[in-house]
Amino acid sequence: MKMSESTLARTGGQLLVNALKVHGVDLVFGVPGESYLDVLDAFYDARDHIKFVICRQEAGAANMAEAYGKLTGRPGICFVTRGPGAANASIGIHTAYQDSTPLVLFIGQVSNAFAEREAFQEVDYRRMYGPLAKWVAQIDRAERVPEMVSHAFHLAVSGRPGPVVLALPEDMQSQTATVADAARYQRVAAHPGAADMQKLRDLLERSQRPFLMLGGGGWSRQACDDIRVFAETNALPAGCTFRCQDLLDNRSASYVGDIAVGLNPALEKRIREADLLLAVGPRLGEWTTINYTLVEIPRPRQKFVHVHPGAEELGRVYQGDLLINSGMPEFAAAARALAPVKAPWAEATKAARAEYEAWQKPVATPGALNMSEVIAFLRRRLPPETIITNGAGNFSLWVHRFYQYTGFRTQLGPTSGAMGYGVPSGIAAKLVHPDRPVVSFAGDGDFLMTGQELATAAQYGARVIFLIINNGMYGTIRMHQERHFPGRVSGTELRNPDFAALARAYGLHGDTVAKTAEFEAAFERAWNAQTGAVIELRIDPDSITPRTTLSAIRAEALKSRAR
Ligand SMILES: Cc1ncc(C[n+]2csc(CCOP(=O)(O)OP(=O)(O)O)c2C)c(N)n1
Ligand SMILES: [Mg+2]
Repeated sequence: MKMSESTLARTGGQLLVNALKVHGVDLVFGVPGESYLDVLDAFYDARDHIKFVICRQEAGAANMAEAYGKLTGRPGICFVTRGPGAANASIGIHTAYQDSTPLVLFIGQVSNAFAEREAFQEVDYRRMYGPLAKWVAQIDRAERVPEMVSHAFHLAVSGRPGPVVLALPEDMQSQTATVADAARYQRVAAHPGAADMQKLRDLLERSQRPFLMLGGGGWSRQACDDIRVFAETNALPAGCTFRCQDLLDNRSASYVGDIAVGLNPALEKRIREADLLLAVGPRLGEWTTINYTLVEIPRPRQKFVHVHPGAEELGRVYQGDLLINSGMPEFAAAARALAPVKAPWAEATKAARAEYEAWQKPVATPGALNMSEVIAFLRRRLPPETIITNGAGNFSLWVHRFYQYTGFRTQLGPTSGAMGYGVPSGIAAKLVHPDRPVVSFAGDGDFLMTGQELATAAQYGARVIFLIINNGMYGTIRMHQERHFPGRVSGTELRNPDFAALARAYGLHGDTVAKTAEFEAAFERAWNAQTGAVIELRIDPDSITPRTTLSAIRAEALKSRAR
């Protein structure tokens, strides 16, 4: 044994950074604080192994760590200071929880000497983060750093993946301990039993109109490939749930659309009329089930098979004919290995695919800039390895409906519906995959929640193309407002900065587009820019969804009031 680090006294800060190295961490995202100076100092020594990406606000840092977790399947790492830093980071932790993304958040904490006095920025993170994380703990003794960090990594990736929070009291960080490092963590996952797979095959064989629904976290490239082969060899029609559209290559003959807000009515009908619903991965939440109406609770009308990595999710809302607790890679490999069944539904799958293709055709919209045409152009123009990111708002409906995601992790979007995700996730994507194009979508409201991270993009040379869809309002909320309180606009108008000028102030290329025909040239300028780029797309505020207009919604609501 060479002069092992385990025989040297190390500070808690050094033990922590060494533990990150042991677990294969290469990038961490954070905003500094005086509450974790010893850790920052240990990062100095590890700078050849671990890059500390300095962010401008903790929401940006936490969202970047979340995107890292989604992209790699390894825990995204985020470092923030106590109180205010921890509060800012919470949005990314909530998204990691809802999206089942592995993440470990480290928070500097007041010294144990001052604990429970409400010392400067002191918060009890166990209580603050209790419902938002799989585990929240505080490492009070330096010698327990290897053990507790190892526990955090195991938990973040195992079962239903998710976030873990560890608080680091200042005195622990500077204490020394002589203790061995842990070994690298392993992912622990359940496998489907042979009897489960046989029953699944029997159900499929007896079915006339099966439907495969893919969603949730914990997938891998191999798992997506395996499930695609399973779907294609059995000619199954398959849909992806809200913002999980990249789990099946949208060009596959089996892909028939996404199951979310703006659901294709033809697809909805097929799901309702299915006699076997095979849900692999999704929790079947509110948006995927159209407010819990698409699939009956607690006993679905269809024969129902639910596969999920978390045992606690199975039978939580939906009872099933077959509930399988399994990791996604483990289930997908077993599904691929199943002997194919005769597929009397093959023609119906072709029809469903044709309905999806028709649904993707651009639509007429009010105003000079048609978002469906813009996305159709990008679908043709962007190479298949492109990563598309977005935050939350109606603007994302255009992307989800008219783009074709080409496979695993070509999409990063918050199923949590958190605004402000698109910019930081775009930056993280470019830092993880510098060789892949990244196009990030935001609404005007959405963009300004984390737009200051353009400085981070510039600082690290992350050449993302940011597209801001500007309708001068919190459009989604305005839409709901017109539906419920027609004509009474309240709390939803926005007066925006000149986004192209803002981009230039950050050192990025900036452009503004107000007509469909101008977009192509503007996009090529952005593509060729040596820096990242922002294109502001000024759309007609009336163009609120691909299906309807704001004025039509208002007129309809007024009419039904008059009735
Ligand atoms: C962090 C956060 N705050 C508030 C909301 C509620 N919300 C959902 S969509 C939306 C408006 C989004 O506005 P914008 O980004 O301009 O997109 P648009 O709907 O206009 O296309 C709001 C305020 C949210 N989802 N997330
Ligand atoms: Mg808007």
